[in-house]
Amino acid sequence: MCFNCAIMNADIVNICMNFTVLSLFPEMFESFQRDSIVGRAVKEEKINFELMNIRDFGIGKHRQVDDTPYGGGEGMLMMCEPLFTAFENVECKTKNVNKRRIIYMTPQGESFTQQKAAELAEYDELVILCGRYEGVDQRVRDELIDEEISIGDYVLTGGEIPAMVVMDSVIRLLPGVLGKEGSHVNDSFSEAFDGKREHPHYTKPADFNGMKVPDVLLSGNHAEIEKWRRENLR
Ligand code: 21W
Repeated sequence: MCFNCAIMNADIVNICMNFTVLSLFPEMFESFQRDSIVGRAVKEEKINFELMNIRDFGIGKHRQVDDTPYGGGEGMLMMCEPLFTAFENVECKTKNVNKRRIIYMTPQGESFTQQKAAELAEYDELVILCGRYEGVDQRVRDELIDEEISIGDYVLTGGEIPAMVVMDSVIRLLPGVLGKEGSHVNDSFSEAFDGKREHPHYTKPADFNGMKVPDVLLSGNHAEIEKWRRENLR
């Protein structure tokens, strides 16, 4: 096959990224999976979700998943056995370990950035472990996890919302996921916009209870509009 044909074929092949989430609260991901842009990406088979309930791998008739820390101290830790068993049951979509990343969401992880989202978008498969309680037994981190991620310096109750933050930012970078909503949305992170600066945005009506849209935006003069937008970055 010639080089150009290879590129053209790559464009029409539907590349599907797989997300496996291990959590004690998998229901939290249901509307995330179902609704809006992420929901459409699932329907169009651009992404696939596997939700695994760690409780299913709990020990004994109470399906125990947590216990007290050795050495004493506050709170509970997620135990090794349910997590090692859960990971044995992750159906890996790819045999190539270089195309898969196993992530643990924890406040001790490295702070998440747009740069990290772009890196993760290159994998075929992300497996994301959501911590609860005070976190997981260190042996899980040592043996099963490739990378630990935090979403910032504030305290939450668990890793589920952080996992959604990471997946959301990765999913919108996948080819064909953003339609007209935001083929240009990357602009807001381009260097020209200094990371996050944007001009003000307005939609109809042009006059809402006396609050008017700037005349230049109604003028149809695209050069003037561009100039106004450059001068009004905030
Ligand atoms: C919060 C777990 C605090 C543990 C020593 C003993 C995942 C998160 C989380 C949580 C602690 C992320 C302490 C930003 C977050 C998460 C639950 C530690 C104090 N120190 N990104 N006990 N913020 N949070 N508790 O909270 O699982 S990614």
